[in-house]
Amino acid sequence: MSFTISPSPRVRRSPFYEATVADGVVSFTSYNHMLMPTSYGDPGAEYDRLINHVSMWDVAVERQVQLKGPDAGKLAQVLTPRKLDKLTVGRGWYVAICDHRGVILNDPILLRVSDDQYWLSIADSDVLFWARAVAGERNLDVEITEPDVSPLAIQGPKAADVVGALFGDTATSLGHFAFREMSLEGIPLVVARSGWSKQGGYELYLMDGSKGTDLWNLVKQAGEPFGIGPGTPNPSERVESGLLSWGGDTDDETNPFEVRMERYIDLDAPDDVIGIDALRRIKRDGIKRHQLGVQFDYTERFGLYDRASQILKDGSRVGAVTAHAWSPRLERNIGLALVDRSLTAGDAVDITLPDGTNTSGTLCELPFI
Ligand code: THG
Repeated sequence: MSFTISPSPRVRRSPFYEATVADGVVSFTSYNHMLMPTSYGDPGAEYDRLINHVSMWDVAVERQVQLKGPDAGKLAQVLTPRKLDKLTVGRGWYVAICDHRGVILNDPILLRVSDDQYWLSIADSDVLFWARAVAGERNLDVEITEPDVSPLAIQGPKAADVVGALFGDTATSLGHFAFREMSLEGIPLVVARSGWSKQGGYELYLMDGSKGTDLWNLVKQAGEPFGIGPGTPNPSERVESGLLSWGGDTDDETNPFEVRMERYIDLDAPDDVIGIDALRRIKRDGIKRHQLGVQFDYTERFGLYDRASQILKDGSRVGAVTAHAWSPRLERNIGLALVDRSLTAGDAVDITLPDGTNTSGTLCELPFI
């Protein structure tokens, strides 16, 4: 099977697109109406760079929804059931955006850029429309836009060496999820300590989309002594680390308590926060499902699947495997499971893979590593 993607302004390209093509990208996914690289053709090498060296990722698809104006803070608070009064300028927090049922609509990083300016660095759903609708309905004085901002992630144990070589101590001394505005040869950036891996790293938020190739090449050059190479958000590492992928691990009914996001929810957040009533009720009544890991007995290495596996116990369906991965460090197939609350770590389950193959596995606590 070989096909191409028809060009269209609806399928947007990243400012790093040309650079990733030059560096040998072989596959993309679609995310926030934009193309995101998913492979450079050597999964083993890409994983090894992330775990042992350093890797650079085009994650421009992590679009920013900017809230700016006198009511920006008010809107940010209404949008998330995490109390924001201690979120200071220059810090980012992982938050949930929920609907009125308490269902997760997105799990962004919320950055406070200035007193009256916030960025929601979003996962793959249309937060721009949601935020505009909420602001309109609540008569808030705030401008909501998608600015020209595109993150490039530098991840791995040697990420600090690369960022140190580029920016010095001011960048490497940033605390977790802290950020600051900087520039590199005239390219305007926000440098943040963050990224969708547990290997440590930084994200350079490019603030001029015409400079994508320049930034990519500067990072590549600075990273050369440390073995940098292109990579992507890594399906194996993220499952090992138990990082959530909205829309993959969540469905149209998933609430934060089911997927280990309870620590980012404040039930004493203001009463006008969207979903807070539902979340209080869910907390009181208890959840029906929860997220666990699963270790597969199936030994043929998993690739990528576009559907969930079904989990069965005594012949009845009790949940689904929402993400499958071969773990090079554990040397086995693992997954993220959303299962009935009656199941717990240590339980043996039967599993039907997306292709119909029957196998089995054992549930376990997350993260794997
Ligand atoms: N970077 C930026 N924007 C993003 C992502 C990112 N937007 C979409 C998506 N990723 C948001 N989702 C996550 C999920 C988890 C984490 C970060 C972004 C994460 N979690 C840690 C954990 O779960 O252990 C720590 C969270 C904490 O303790 O605050 O890092 O990657 N710009």
